[in-house]
Amino acid sequence: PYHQSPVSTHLSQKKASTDPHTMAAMATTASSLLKTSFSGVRLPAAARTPSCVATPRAGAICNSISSSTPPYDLNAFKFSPIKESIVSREMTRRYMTDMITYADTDVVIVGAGSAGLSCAYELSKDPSISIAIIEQSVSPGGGAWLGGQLFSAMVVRKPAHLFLDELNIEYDEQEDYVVIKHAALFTSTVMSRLLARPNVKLFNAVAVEDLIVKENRVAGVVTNWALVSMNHDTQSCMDPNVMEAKVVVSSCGHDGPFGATGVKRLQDIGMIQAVPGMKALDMNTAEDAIVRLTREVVPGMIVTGMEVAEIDGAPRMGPTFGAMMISGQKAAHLALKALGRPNGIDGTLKNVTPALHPEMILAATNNGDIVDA
Ligand code: AHZ
Repeated sequence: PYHQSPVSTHLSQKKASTDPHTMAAMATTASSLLKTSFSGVRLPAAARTPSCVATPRAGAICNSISSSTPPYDLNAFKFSPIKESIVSREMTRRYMTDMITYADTDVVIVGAGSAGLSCAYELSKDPSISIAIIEQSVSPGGGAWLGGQLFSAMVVRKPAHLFLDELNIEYDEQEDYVVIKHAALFTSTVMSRLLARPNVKLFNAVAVEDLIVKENRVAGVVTNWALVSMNHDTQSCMDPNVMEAKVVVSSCGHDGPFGATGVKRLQDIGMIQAVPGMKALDMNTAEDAIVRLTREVVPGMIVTGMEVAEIDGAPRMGPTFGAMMISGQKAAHLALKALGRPNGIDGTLKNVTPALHPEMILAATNNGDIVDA
């Protein structure tokens, strides 16, 4: 492990950007940025006008830079002052308020991979449902930042492209499947749409260590900071916290250091008999099986995504992601059904207003507030 200074981190993040506007902006302003002190006082440096390479594409980039100049003076830049303690209080108050609010919630989703995020997105369309997403990693997204073998493209078999259409994600269309140019485009888009919604809270860097079970029904989760969970062997007695939920959705992925934790715990406590583990790869069988077998495995707990393959000994599909999206959507509708809300499983959603898009129906049921702007 190594520690980057904020400056080098900032620079490497800049370097990592492939957005053409950002890259062009970097190229044209790099020399002046390097000659500017951090307090915003510009150090002596020759003023430089951005120059455009004489190609139509570069011309377009230059024009868009000049028309989107930031609304402040980059040469004499200064932030409004702030007291350090205010920053601390703003974060602490909000986080603690969220912990109090979500200590008892409608749905807890464990694992923010492609299945968990798809489930959360679908569920969050019903503004009356409160959703807490618990993700042990600092970075939510699970395996959905890349395609297979760490390649970029994400293959999604039809008809799961309809989910991408809803999210407005561009893809390259083939006969029976589509390809998103980078998996991160899917993951960042679904996440941004989801996290903007008022009925959703993501607790990342938090691990689910156990389940709350009452009268043979899963009634919530037992949580801890993920870094604490990883250190139970080195420190003694670091007790966890709890979060009650009417429904728990487990989307912990296949077995691994932090994988299949929900179903493995169900087996430990005797609520299910076996977790045979996923079988060898067969894309066609696997994707249909994952969607078909997405279900409430024990009262109060729905399993979605690759964790389903662990419990049922279904094959893995490798790098095709359509089943993760549709399994997540199915889990959301199973949760809505369990909560007595209109859903796509028992047909009650259709009965509400068949002519409307489900998002609109659900939004309309809550005093006309449309949360999905
Ligand atoms: O960190 C995990 C990951 O982000 C998180 N997670 C697991 N256990 C947890 C716990 N507490 C909190 N106890 C936990 N978080 O769950 C997330 C699982 O995401 P994933 O991408 O691994 O699973 P998925 O089912 O959403 O997507 C699977 C994608 C795969 S794997 C695969 C193959 O191997 O063949 N093919 C596909 C499409």
